[in-house]
Amino acid sequence: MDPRRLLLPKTCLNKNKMSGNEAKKTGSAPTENPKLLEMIAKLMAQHHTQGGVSPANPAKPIEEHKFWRTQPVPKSAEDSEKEQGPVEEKTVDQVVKAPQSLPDGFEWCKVDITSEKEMEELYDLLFHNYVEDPEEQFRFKYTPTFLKWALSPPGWTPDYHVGIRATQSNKLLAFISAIPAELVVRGVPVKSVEINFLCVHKQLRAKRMAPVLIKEITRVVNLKNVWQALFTAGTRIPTPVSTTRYYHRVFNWTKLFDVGFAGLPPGSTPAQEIAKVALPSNLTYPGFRPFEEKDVLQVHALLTSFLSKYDLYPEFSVEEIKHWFLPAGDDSPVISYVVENSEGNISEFISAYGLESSVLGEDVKHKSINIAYTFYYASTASNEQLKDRLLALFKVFLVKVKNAGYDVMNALTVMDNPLFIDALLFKAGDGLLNYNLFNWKTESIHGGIDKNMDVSKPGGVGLVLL
Ligand code: MYA
Repeated sequence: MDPRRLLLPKTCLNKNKMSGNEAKKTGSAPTENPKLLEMIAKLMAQHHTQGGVSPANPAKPIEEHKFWRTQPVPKSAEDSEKEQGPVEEKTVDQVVKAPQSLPDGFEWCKVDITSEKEMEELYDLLFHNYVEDPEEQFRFKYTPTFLKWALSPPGWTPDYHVGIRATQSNKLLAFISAIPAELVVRGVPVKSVEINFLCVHKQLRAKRMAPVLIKEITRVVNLKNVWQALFTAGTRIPTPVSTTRYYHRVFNWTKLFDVGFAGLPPGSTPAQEIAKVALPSNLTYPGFRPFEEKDVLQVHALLTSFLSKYDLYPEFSVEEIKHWFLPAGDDSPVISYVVENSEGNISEFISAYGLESSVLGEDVKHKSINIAYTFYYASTASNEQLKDRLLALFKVFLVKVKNAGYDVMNALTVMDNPLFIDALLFKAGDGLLNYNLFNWKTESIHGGIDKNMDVSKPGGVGLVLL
């Protein structure tokens, strides 16, 4: 990332950087002409957008996707518009029982998430090789604790933690994972997996190892009679069901400026930037308190009902609510609160997860930045009241998250986030995040952004991947 933009998050750190709209305000802008600045900003946003289709980043024709053209995914937006359902149908007896053979010197393994040593190995692979921004300034830093949480929801199986090791040294060189998920797509339950943490060691890139990993995870998932999957990607894989954008709410402007995450707009001073993002040291909201085990059933009912309005959402079990939202120890990445009224009823639920990003380079002032990502929430407010309720709730939540030591909070344009993104001073990131369904066609789902990729109205995506 360059120092003109805010940035960072998932599958592509670039998904989270500050956009051209922000960049246009920086000292590096070559002109003060507002029209020209707007054009430059638009071009920059397009240039830094790896995910969505934009004039500067057109979808590659399917014929050029040597691997993806062979896979059961919609081959174009028009293809997606056909009747919703699987692209192909198979049975378990048609699935090859043995893994594909690997070139000499490599072998398949299952990474044992119950082994501290193996989790350190996975951490190490990702720490050095996982998602970076295009300018190679930041890299996601998924800790062993985070990885264990992400990879062991109810129903997890060791079969879904697929690695490749060097035969001689036993070094872990590549990884891909799946977790079970019950999705609902436009009202239709779709038994699926969520795919994440695809990673190939930097020295083995561009050797078509990713397709081998993807085919292997497909095989092991298919053997369990599961035929659909969901994944997110900053790169554009044919054919996204939705495209969303990252926004960033800065807390610690000075640190973010020091590491090149935030810029100084022309004519502004650090003191002014710090004042802009200031939050009260404490804020109260009646009944706002940490989520506890005793709330699980109520939160399950509340979240299930709230999510059902979206076109794409996960149907959580009670056990999954516990796993994903109840912090398990002091180093748990998840932060969850509820609002309880005087009758003991939970009227709202709100959560985020924390994930550091390493600041790359030798001579850096800070080794990492501490980022919180908005996760799931739910409210009993009516449609008319929802915007005001979310604004009030998120304001209190931002203060809590900031006070917990985070430098910035990221939000995608998913769920009802477009209702509060601008008002709470989240600034546009310079990358997009695509949601892809594997072996499932459905018409494209609105991702909360307009044709200029700016936040618009709430869309149909009610799902957040880690
Ligand atoms: S997203 C996180 C992805 N990880 C990173 O970005 C980490 C850093 N980068 C790397 O480790 C490598 O660059 C990776 C590619 C491994 C990404 N999703 O081996 P190659 C296609 C899907 O020569 P490499 C996450 O974890 C690419 O279009 N496909 O390339 C979700 C090309 O195919 P085609 C991708 O750079 C993962 C081929 O691979 C991605 O050495 C969801 C090139 O292979 C990507 N992010 O390695 C996976 N990146 O020629 C799909 C590249 O056709 C799951 N490619 O364009 C599908 C569902 C499976 C289960 C189904 C069950 C039913």
